[in-house]
Amino acid sequence: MALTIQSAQTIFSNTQLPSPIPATIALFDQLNVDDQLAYLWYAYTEMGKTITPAAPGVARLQLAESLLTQIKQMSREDQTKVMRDLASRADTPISRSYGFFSVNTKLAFWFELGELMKQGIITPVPVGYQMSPGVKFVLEATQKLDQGQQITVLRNTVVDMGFDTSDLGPSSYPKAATEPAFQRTSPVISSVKIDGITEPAVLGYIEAMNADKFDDAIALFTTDGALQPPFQKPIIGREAIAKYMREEAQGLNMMPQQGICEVQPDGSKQLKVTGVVQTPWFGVTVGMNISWRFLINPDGKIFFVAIDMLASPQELMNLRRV
Ligand code: EQ3
Repeated sequence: MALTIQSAQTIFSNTQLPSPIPATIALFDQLNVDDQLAYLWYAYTEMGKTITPAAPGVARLQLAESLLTQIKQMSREDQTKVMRDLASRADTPISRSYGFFSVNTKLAFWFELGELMKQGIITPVPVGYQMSPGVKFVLEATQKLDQGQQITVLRNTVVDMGFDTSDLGPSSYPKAATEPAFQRTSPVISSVKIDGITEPAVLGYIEAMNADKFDDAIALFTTDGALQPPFQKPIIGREAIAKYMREEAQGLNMMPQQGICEVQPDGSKQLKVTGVVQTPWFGVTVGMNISWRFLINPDGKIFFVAIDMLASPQELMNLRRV
């Protein structure tokens, strides 16, 4: 039987627990715009007591510089309006430019705005703002998450801001020819060992990703292969996966711990691997518990891999189908 992405998506699905991340984001989405901005401010500053993101490099900030300069020169009211427009995904020139930014440039833009807010150059929360019960409720829900889940909530809310430019074609806004590189925060883990896994495509994938050798990782996929990032639809085809990896997978440290491999009657293999991933934004201070669910075709190529955020550390051990 031919492998399909639809059926691949369901492998090991009965070993997965529902993640609290979408539920927290759904609560956030119900807040009004001022409450959303305030929530992000309080969540970020509260988190900052234990972990802070690494400053984005100069090259990355340059991509956001023209917007940041415009905002710095505005009145306090206009600065607040820009932030409201971004949060409400309004169709304004700034919100459009932001919508064309890559994920990491969006994060760098807000990192810099946050620094300017701390210095009082940009107004932190709307003047006279009083924390509403709704904000308190979402903050309490966020506090119950582990740090890896908290930074995922923050990241995903920032990524969703700005005007949705997906239907607008290529950007007229200047973009870097290549995404600026992240400095690796810890030594590259070169020889990959995963308890229970000997599959060369899986070991090769992790080894290549840990060295940002995306072409090597892509060569392990079938031409119609797919990669499904957490909470997203599958990205299909080598070219699309390569573009995604160059933009979003740089500098990640992947530390798979254990896995399970099941050979199917047609010779394909289904593998589930669990472990910890670190993002260059937070380095070794935050570990995200994740799983990879691989479908390897009978020729040993990756037909599908889904990356899922785990609900809890207990799920790291949750490999067997029941
Ligand atoms: C200024 C302030 C605070 C207030 C204002 O009102 C509003 C906002 C938005 C503010 C600013 C907020 C800021 C600066 C937030 C910054 C958040 C950051 C830097 C979050 C970074 C999170 C990174 C994460 C969660 C990365 C996760 C990566 C994963 C799970 C990668 C997985 C992958 C694997 C393992 C693969 O094998 C394939 C590729 C893939 C990438 C999917």
